[in-house]
Amino acid sequence: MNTSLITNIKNSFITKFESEPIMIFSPGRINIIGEHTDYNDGFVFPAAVDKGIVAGVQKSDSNTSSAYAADKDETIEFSLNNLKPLAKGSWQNYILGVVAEIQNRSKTIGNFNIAFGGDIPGGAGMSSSAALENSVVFGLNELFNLGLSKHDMILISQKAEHNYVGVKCGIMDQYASMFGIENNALLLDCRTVQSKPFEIDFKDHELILINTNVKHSLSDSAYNDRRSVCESVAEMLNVKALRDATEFDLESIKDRVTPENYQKALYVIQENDRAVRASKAMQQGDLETLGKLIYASHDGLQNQYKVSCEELDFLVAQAKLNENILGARMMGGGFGGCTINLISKTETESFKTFVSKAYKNEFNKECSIYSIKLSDGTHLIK
Ligand code: GAF
Repeated sequence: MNTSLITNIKNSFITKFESEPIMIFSPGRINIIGEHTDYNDGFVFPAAVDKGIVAGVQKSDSNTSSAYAADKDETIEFSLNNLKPLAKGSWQNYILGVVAEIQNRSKTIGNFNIAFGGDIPGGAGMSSSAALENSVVFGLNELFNLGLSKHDMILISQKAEHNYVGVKCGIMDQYASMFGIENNALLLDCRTVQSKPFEIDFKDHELILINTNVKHSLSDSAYNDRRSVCESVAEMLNVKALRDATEFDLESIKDRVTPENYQKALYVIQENDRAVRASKAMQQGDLETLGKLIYASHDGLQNQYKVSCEELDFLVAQAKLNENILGARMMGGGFGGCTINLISKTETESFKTFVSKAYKNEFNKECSIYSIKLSDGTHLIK
């Protein structure tokens, strides 16, 4: 864990609010495979990482509550009554949303102060937003003894994102951030919201992330559009969610959907299957197959689901040129953020140099490269 971040946040809290906070770490996540399948009740394969949000939280005697975003040096003060999303809010709405959704469950909290900061850049597709939501709900649950289970907490975080941020996200990010297990990825069934841990040891291979450092602005509306396409196709098929459909079922309504929507639904059905196959390949230590599934996932995201962008496609194309990279794909919602790459450890350093130069030449901007360590989910820092 990032000890200097913890010290900074704790000190910021003490300076600003003149009391001693409880400290929480809430991780971001990676996703090995299973993209845009979570809101289709399908399978995903995420893991919490050792980067995320550190928050200090404490009760307050004042008649308002305050939140301080240390990275931006911005503060918001609010009353716990009549909460509403801020029209021009960004990070503020994650916090207000979590508080409002706690109240919607008839739980009572008193005023509080929170200070937070993080070490994953927003827009990296590593879910700093779920990490923030989880840190708030986790902290308030501790402080006010709300008796919420981890499952309750992630549903509160998810609802905050739906109702206060306006992104109709699935449950993957909040789940991975809350339930992460050190050195493990979680094969999560998003219908039952139960997961199976897989210890990750790729031996002479590893996972690295390459951040495009771009986030194209259409991402939120495109995300919600994709979700409603999936829901409408599921309805036409008379199933609860696309998870319940086969390619054969989809074929039967081909003449009733647009070719674009047909491809999107087909992508989801195929990606769901890839996630399950990837877990089997991993169990058998078959990294070649895992890598092929990862490349196929990108191909579907790029050409069928259409949530990639030229920067992500470029990075994946560079990976494909290198036979020591078994698989690479865009990760998360899309339209920017990171690619995840399964690479031979002996190749990592030279590929880093190669891809950084190539990216700079192509786009005249820098990419960032991260090694990752799989970590435990949201917890108190003792
Ligand atoms: C975003 C969402 F928040 C997740 O729920 C998931 O749908 C993901 O995009 C795509 O797999 O991170």
